[in-house]
This record gives sequence, C-alpha cells and structure tokens, in this order.
Amino acid sequence: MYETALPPIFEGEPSRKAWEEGRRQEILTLLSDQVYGFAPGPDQYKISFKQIGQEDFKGIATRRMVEATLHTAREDFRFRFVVFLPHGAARPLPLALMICIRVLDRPMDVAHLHEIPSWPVEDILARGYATAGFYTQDIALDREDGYFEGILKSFEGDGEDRPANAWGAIAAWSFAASRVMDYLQTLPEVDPARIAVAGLSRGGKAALWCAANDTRFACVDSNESGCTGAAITRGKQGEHVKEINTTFPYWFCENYKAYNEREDEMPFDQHMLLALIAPRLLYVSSASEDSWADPEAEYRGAYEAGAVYALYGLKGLAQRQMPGIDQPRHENAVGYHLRAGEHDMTPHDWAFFMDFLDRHWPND
Ligand code: GTR
Repeated sequence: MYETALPPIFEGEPSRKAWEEGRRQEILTLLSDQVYGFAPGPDQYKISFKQIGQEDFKGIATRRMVEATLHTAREDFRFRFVVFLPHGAARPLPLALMICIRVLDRPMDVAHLHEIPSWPVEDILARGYATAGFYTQDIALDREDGYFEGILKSFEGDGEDRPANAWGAIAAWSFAASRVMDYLQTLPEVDPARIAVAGLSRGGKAALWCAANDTRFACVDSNESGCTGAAITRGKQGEHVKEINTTFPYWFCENYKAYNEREDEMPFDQHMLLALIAPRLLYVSSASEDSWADPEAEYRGAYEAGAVYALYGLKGLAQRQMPGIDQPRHENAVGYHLRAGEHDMTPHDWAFFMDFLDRHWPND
C-alpha cells in the first residue's frame, strides 16, 4: 500500500454546498481542459433516432437496432447501436449500457456486437437486466491515422488548428454513450433512474468520463480502466501519462501531453474524476495480474472518492486496504472487486457487478 500525496479534492472546508456550487464544476472543467478535451455542447447539434430492426433474440429478449443521426452545422453523422430487452423480467427494467471497444481491427456490424466476449449479453439478460451497446469504432476509429474521420470530423471539418483542449477519442466515445442515453430515456420499458454505463479498459475510461459529465447515469462500472481511468497516476505501476500519450496520442487532448514525465505537477489525479460520480453508484474492478493498469492504484482511486460520498451521508469503500481475490466489497455506494487473472472483462466480472446492482437497485 503506497500513500503518495494527492491533490486535494476539496478547497477549504468540505461541504456539500461548496461542492455542488463550485468545486465539482471546477474539477470537471479542469479535466476537460487538461485531459479529455471539451465535447460539443447541446447547442451544437440535434439528434434523431430511427429504429432499423426489431426481432426476438434467442427466445430470451427483444433485440432492437437503432440508428442515431447527429445533425451538426456541417453534416449528418450516423451511428448504430443495439438494445436488448429481456422477456419476463419486472418492468421498468434496469439497464447496463456497454461501450464496446475494438476487438480486432475490423468493422463489426451492430448485429454481431453481442459476440464481443467482454459483453456477455445472455448472462446479463438472464439476471433481468436490459442491456445496450455500441461500438467505439463506429464513433471514432481507435487508431491515430483514422480517429478524426468519424464524429470529430462531422463537427470540426478539416481539423486544422485544433485547440489544445479539443476532444480526443475517449471523450468522443463518452459523448456517444450519452447520445444512446438520450434514446434510452424515451423507452417506457426501461427505468430511467437505473441506467448504468460500463466498459473495459479504454472503454472503462470512457465510461467514467461519460458518467462524470452525464448525471443521468445512475451508476458506472469501470473494469480495469487503469491509467487515466480509475487508477491514481502518481506512484502507480505499469502505464503512465507518457506511455499512454505516446501509444495513444489521439485518446486525450493535446494539453495532457504537457504532463509526460511531469505527473507531480498535475493539479489533479484520478480520484478527482471518480469523485465526480458521487453520490451515484461507482463500481471499480481489477484483475490480479493486470499490473499495467495496477489494481492497487485503481482501488485507491475508488477509495479516495469516498470523501465526496460522505458529504451526502453515504459510505464509499470502508477500508483503505484492498480486498483479496473474489472478496467483493458491495455494501456501500462505491463497490469494488478483484478477480484472479489477466486484463479482461469476464462473465465473472459481470456477475459481481450485477450482484452489486441487485443490492443497490432492488426490484420491488
Ligand atoms: C492498453 C492501454 C491501456 C488500456 C488497454 C485496453 O494498451 O495501454 O491504457 O486502455 O490498452 O484498452 O485494453
């Protein structure tokens, strides 16, 4: 257990008033400006949805395919997503929205998205949850020589002279999750107060950023999101700001690169991102062999966010010491588990996450 000093979440005496009326927005603006970049505001687009297919899915759910069209000042940008509504479960349904990340470097039709191993759709449906998903590659390609061609181009045109705080791919994927949320809010079958956003690794980073910005999400599940996700950057093992900015220079805004090898100068760390989820449910999970993401640093990020939950009379993680393998902490508003094995999001991870949801979202 390491205890590197962190930038404080609060300025001055912690209070719910100071948090809600100033500090929360200040942190959100800081992270937008320095890390993830600013996404377009609601005055910069209109959105419409078209159902493009609906059918029975393996006798257990209704599968609906939807096309979203974003009307920007320049052009229309279209992307598709899929929604599964289980048969026979109590309605309105709780729902988990999965940010599906690139599996292979190839396009993937939305009709096959449920084949992505990190999204065990049938297990989720069997537990009485609805689930929806979209593919990050349909929003902004997950590679340097193509990320700009999708949604970013639709808003920005030629992409010349992008400001140093212009959004990167992670913020674009987060933005897309919020647009799917726009649709989910209109479904009578789904409970708008019980919608979670989930993701693995880079998808987990996007899920956190999405929920930080979009308070309509009542829960976020960040699975092995590591560097610039749930993990505290200072003193972590594995990936650091320089590595992530070098391998994935298009994930974040340009300003973030100023912190390569200068992490101690960051006026933020990731516990401040996680704190933005409060008082909503926050779930973080790690894998024991995932030293690149660093379970200790992820646990600490989640633990430190508890300070803001306390302002709402809620408890975060009760102990500073992380639990052992398969000893989930589910009792409070911040949940956590450590799974044995490598970097992945397995049915085992999902089962723990849904145990957590069952506990906090009882269906009565
Ligand atoms: C790694 C990257 C991590 C993590 C991971 C993933 O290559 O360094 O930050 O996001 O990919 O998305 O699986």
